[in-house]
Amino acid sequence: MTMIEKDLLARQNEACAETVSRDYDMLGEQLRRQGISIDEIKTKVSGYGVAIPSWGVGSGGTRFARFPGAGEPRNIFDKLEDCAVIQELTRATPSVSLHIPWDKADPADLNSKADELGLKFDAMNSNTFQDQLEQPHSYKYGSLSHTDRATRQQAIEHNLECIELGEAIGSNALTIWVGDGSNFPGQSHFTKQFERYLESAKSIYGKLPADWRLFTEHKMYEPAFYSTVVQDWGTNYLIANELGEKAFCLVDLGHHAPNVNIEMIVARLIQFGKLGGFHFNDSKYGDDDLDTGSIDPYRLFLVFNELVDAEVRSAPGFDPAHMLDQSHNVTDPIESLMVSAMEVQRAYAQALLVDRSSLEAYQDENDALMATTTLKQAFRTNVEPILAMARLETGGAIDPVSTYRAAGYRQQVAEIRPVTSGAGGGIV
Ligand SMILES: [Mn+2]
Repeated sequence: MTMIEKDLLARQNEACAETVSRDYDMLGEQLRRQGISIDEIKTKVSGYGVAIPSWGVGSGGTRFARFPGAGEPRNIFDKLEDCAVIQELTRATPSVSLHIPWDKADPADLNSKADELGLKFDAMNSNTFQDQLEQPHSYKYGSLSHTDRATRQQAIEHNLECIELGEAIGSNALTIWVGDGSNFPGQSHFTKQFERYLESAKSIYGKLPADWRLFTEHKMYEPAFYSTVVQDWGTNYLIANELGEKAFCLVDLGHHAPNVNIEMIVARLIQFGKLGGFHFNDSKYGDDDLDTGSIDPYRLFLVFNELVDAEVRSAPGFDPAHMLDQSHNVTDPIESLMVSAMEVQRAYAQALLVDRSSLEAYQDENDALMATTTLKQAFRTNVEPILAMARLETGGAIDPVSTYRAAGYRQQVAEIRPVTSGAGGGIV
């Protein structure tokens, strides 16, 4: 089954197929002069996928308010349908990352819905940063690092439950992010708190199935505003090392101090075999969870430059998971996620165009100007015809947003999905 009518998609594509084909040929000619095969780039782009976070298809909100849009998904099954729309039109998002307990459901139902929609499940995300109804112990003062053993045990068991559900739906990774930290100097003993965290994380790691990976996500601050237990990539690396070979660091682009050189962090984690994956988004000030590539597309490109560099030299153990993690407040989440998935693909395509042998020669000769120009040349290339052609050939839309609008999907679901309240957020 498809969420977007096939005839409509075909009509929309027909209207601009010839233009795309001409643009593709022109770019192909331009790239051929640089010794690059456009078809090879297109094949790689077609094979690229970024996972959709289930929580991304609803409106996020801020600490002040949430302004829900029309036709907000009511449950995980509605969310999966919205994710299917994104995948059908972009062909860049074959999987969905679930968040437990928000998406808790019978695994058989999850599997049959995903099969019906042609989707797979990516990494599982646990939630010990908020309290659930009927939960005996509160996470107000932390979860995996809480001073109280029973609270820590409750958080451990929740993570094990995520693994159990994940196993039943074909996932093979667990992502842990905790909000644990402190708001006042002296509130927590840094060392003891981190020891408690490590002990808890080891209990989870010990139960990880053989073919699973554990991703831990660092974040500088928020909800804790004085200190955070897993605050940066250094602490994250320590965790991954302490736990073992199935533990890796997850880099959320928004979880760093402003102006931090994220691409260099990525390079370091690759070098030491501990890059687990990404949560892509963009930010201006903090963990803004803005749309990927909307603020600093060059930084996104520079991150992908490191990824492609690792890919072409077959860096040992290099197999990062790619996920989006955004909060949508003023746009239709489906449109934002489609555009963001395409931005990630764009950065990948641009990074594939980098003339790596020239770059290496310029680096060896200390020719800073030509080295940086080499990167800029790839970044400045308009790869849109490659992305459009990749979508067209894999059954997607040349222009996903206009096709989505023409399909009237949001209006249709708004009729069957009741208006939701403004309560609750969806930012992680
Ligand atoms: Mn994240």
